[in-house]
Amino acid sequence: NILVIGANGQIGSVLVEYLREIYGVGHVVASDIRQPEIETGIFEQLDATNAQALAGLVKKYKVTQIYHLAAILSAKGEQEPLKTWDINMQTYFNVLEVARENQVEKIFYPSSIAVFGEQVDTKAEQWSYLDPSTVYGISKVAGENWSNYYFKRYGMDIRSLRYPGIIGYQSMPGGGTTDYAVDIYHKAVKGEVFECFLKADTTLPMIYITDAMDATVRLMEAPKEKIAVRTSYNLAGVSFSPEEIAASIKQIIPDFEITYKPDFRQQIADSWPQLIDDANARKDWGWRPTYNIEKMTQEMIKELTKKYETIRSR
Ligand code: VAH
Repeated sequence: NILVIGANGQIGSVLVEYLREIYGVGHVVASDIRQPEIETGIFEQLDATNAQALAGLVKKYKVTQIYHLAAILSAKGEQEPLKTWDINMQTYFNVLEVARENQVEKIFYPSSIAVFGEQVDTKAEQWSYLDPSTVYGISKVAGENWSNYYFKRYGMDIRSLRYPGIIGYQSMPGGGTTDYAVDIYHKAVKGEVFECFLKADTTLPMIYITDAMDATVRLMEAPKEKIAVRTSYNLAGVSFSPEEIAASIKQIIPDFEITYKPDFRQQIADSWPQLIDDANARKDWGWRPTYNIEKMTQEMIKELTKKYETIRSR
């Protein structure tokens, strides 16, 4: 059985449904520190900083795979640096140790483009130097190295992706620097002006949720011997700037309006690469993105229009 930690989050909530589709509702246990509004399967309240509670769930459900999607993200994490470090690391140490003691077969650890810093110019390679500018990024670099350590020392099968900014219609992002790229669609569909917290030309690596979920499952299902990177794989979807995504929206919603009011998140975004080289993921386990900006924008607007019509009709 699969345990998803952080199941209420932007990625976790979509990943749970995706995994239930593939492996069956009864085989995927969702957990988070708070109860979700709607439960669509097995849910257990869990504070992942509590190792005993985590061990209890792993035993109760005979967990064989753990997806660890709980963390304080880049922007929110800057408010309380040491608390961000403690939560992001303590939860992962608990996952590593409980998995080791209970012979959990596989772990998915999400990393991020936030591991890259000023040393990377425009394009981040798989083995670029990592000098993260946020505590979140520092914790992700540490997590990547701990993953590699537990693989080498204990032979644990831990797999990881450096997610770009993830865009989806099913859930709201929580405290990241790429959150604007989800909010912009909601404002456009609601006919409201969108105020962007980044400058118009701030290009960042992004990925559509469907591609991100496909990549995650493809990585986790690849034969073990194909996994040559045991820190974390670079993953690229589409890179774009606020003005580019706004232009793609205007092709469908011509009177959509965007204004720009950069805040502290501009500095975080400026420290990240604009492009990602994911040749290793393509070579080792056959990664290919399928969504470009147009296809993503069409689907986001279609799905959000449905969502808001349903809300209005209630
Ligand atoms: C954040 N969305 O902005 C997350 C992600 C690529 C960025 O780690 O912090």
